Amino acid sequence: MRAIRNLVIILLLVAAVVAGAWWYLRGRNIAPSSGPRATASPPVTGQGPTAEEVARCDEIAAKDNIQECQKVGYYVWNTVQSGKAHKANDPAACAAVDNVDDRDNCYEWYATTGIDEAPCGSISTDEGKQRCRSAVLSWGSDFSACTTAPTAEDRAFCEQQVLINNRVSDPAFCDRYDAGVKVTCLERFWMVQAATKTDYQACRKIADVAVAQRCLASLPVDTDSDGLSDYAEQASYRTDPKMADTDSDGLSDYDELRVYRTDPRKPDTDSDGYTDGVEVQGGFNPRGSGRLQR
Ligand SMILES: [Ca+2]
Ligand SMILES: [Ca+2]
Ligand SMILES: [Ca+2]
Ligand SMILES: [Ca+2]
Repeated sequence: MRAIRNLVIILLLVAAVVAGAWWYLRGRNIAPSSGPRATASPPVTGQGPTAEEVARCDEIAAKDNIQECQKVGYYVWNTVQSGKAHKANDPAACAAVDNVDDRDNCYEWYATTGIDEAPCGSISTDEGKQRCRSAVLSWGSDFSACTTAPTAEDRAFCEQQVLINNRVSDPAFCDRYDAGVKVTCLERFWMVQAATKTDYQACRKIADVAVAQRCLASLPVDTDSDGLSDYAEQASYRTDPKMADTDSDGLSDYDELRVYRTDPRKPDTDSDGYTDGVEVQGGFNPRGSGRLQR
């Protein structure tokens, strides 16, 4: 009896997990990992389309398709149409997408993934066309091309994305540009480094004081300026966010954690009678015997 009861419990648990997973996957709104904004997604509903989704089918351009749309609802219909266009692997196929926003997204998707601004020309509004062209530039590798972006904000976004999308990790990337663009390139480079690694030192490499300040202000607060955010000090490292050198051994919390890998809360990490600061200054290994090796 006990074996049967256990089997029933296991079966019920398995059924519950499968049902839960099904509901989770069904309710998820999976956005594309790259390319333009996600197209309108169907809201999570029960069975079949809602009355509103059915009523909105009147908006689609190809009237012959209205009945088909009414069966699945407006959102699903448009998503299927976009899918067909992408399957055909031809930006011209986007013309078959009924909803104007989804159609514009379809063109932008082709433009950005192909790094070709030609499909942008088919977008319905001038603003949309310009935004699409900026997006294409941001996927290219020419930082200086971003100067043609329509607004300062678009330009800044484009420049930042060129660095991110090309995984630029060396400031020497900027050497290829003339003075003015080179300065902007370096500023953006250090700002991207600062933001992606929460690296306060990166902001301090920006020559323009005002830009450097803006860079620092965009990062989480670091009250003691030791290069570790207050949040990280409290949540992860248990160091003092108001003291750059929590254990007063002569090495900052940052240097202990990121450079020497010593204990920032223990002045003498290897308990040999010499503090971490004294060992590093003398060229000795603060984490054991021998000379200092980073
Ligand atoms: Ca700090
Ligand atoms: Ca600290
Ligand atoms: Ca210390
Ligand atoms: Ca020691």
